[in-house]
Amino acid sequence: MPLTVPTPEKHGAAAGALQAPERSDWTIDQGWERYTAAEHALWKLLFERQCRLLPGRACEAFVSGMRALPIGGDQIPDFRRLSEVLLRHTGWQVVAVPGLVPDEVFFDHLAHRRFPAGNFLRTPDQLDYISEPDVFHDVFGHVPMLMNPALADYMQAYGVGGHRAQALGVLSKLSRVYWYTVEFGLVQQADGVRIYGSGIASSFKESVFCLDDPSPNRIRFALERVMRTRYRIDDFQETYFVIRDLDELLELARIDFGPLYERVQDKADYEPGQVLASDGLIYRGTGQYHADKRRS
Ligand code: HBI
Ligand code: FE
Repeated sequence: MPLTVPTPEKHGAAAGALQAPERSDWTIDQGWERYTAAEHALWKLLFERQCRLLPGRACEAFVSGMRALPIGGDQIPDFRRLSEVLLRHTGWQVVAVPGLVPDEVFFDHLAHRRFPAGNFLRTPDQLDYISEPDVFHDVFGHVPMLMNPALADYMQAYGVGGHRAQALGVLSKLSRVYWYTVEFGLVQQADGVRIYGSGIASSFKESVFCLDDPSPNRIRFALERVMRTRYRIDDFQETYFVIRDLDELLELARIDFGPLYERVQDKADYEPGQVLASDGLIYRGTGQYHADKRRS
């Protein structure tokens, strides 16, 4: 693979193919001082738009985490200030990376309670969709939940488990668990089903789709079931898995996945929209949204 040295003065455009890191852990300076007025303004737009959607949709932990952090609406947050607060609450830090980093580097950060966040911001023509995690997805989507002790421990366990899954050749199975919890998870709250997954919390359209649209399935989270379920990376999910409460993540963090990998290894995968007789079905989706897309 041809390797080029990243240009540190650039936000945004620098994200793309993996580039040779200056530091072996792939961290870079956030370069907060280099954000332009236009980038801060775009952050403000994204932030305010999303904040209007989240009351009644995001879970309580997300909202209280957000409130306690120095994530103002006006400017892109400074990772050093986020880390000060996070460290006090759950022992986590936010470190800057130029975009997606190799799996083992990602796991190593999580295993040490460091969350690697992209320092670049999407451009105005990518308001609703970007393929790489930018500072809005990573900070707005992930950091509030890292204030929650259960999710904080779960994320660390994922980092530790990631190394192990890689060694066992079962990373795709573990990635699904991460995807359907940390990124696209829903949680049962006394007053209804709520969002805790970062991929939805940071998405203008999917934060509505996942809860209000008749199309997707909402199914009770079950570990083996999720390990076998493929997911969509380029569109809304066809199924969302709902945990009982955030403490269920702590239970997951303590389970030895080893025997599960063995059981699941030779079994067939499930399609993203498939519903099984054994599912704890909360809501059976019409599947309309994805059916329409497949037809066109
Ligand atoms: N790198 N910066 C960053 N952010 C991620 O979410 C990320 C990554 N590298 C690998 C990765 N995620 C996933 O593919 C792993 O969870 C398997
Ligand atoms: Fe993410």
